[in-house]
Amino acid sequence: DEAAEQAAFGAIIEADSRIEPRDWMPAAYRKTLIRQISQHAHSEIIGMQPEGNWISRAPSLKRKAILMAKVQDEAGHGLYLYSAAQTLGITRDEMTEQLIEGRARYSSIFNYPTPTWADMGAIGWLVDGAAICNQVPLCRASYGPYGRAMVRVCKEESFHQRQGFEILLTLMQGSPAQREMAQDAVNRWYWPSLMMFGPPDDESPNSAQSMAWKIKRFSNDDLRQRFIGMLVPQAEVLGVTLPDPELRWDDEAQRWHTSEIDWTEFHEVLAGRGPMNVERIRNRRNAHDDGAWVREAAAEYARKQNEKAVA
Ligand code: FAQ
Repeated sequence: DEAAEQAAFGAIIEADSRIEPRDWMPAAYRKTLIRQISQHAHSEIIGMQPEGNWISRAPSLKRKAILMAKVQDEAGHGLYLYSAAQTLGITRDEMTEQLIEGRARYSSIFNYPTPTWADMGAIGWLVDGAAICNQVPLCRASYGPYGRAMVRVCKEESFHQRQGFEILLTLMQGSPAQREMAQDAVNRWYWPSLMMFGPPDDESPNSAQSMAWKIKRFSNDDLRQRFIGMLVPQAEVLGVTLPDPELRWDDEAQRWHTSEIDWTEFHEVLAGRGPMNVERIRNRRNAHDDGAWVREAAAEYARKQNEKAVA
């Protein structure tokens, strides 16, 4: 009965063990996982666009090969994550519909433009850096298929972060114009990368329950703090300035003191009014429409195979 199932579920969470697709789980647990995992999958897929924009313009063959591999990795992450979400009972078609109709969320970070090559460095360093900070604890998420997907994703993200750092390092050792381009990209991506961790803890409606269920292991603000601590020494090595004049370690509070994050900007982007929201969804919808013939051909092939099997 339900009380016994609830107790068994609670015991698995308590023991830091894993819930698997066929296990009983509360409806709200299933719902929040579908929400988070599908948003995460959509982020990986939409996240291909800002960098895909530079593949044909990368400054050398080597840079092009690296960037292409990275963008393909993001596609792979999206596919693992869609598969993980499907184990919870939502279909791939439903998730795709939600995305191309503009009803699904995906990370705010992918609604900013990439006007210069240095943006590839800043995305790798800051965006993939933030992604790792957020996702390493998700390797221990209580839902098995999600946690396991995160293990491989994090390994690849670490490579992405290093390649971004190396792009910026190369630019910072270049001409004054190249150094300026690198600093400008850091200036534009720094604040949006801090927003990736989500709203402040006291305005994060999902955190308490997700932490009780051991989906999230740390709060949004704690991870944001950890990320800043990671960036500060790396910025020094790069020779770039983090664009926050108030940034300093507060020894008394044992935390980084920062300027106020512009949460109005965050909410505008979430409401679909970021610089690139419309274009990102339009591109995704066009790609889906352009791929219709592939889906039709695959379905027809499956139908014929099926007919043969029956005959
Ligand atoms: N953007 O109550 P909370 C990548 C929404 S990394 C948009 O705190 P929660 C790698 C949130 O969904 C990026 N929406 O929510 C890559 C909720 O809305 P809802 C993807 C945001 O879930 C690199 C509402 O605000 N990573 O793709 C954002 O407990 C380079 C209230 O917030 C992940 O998705 C935001 N930044 O915590 C790819 C990681 N923040 O659903 C390509 C997994 C919050 O109630 C190139 N996700 N919202 O309508 C998570 O860890 C969590 O979902 C958080 C949000 C931490 C993002």
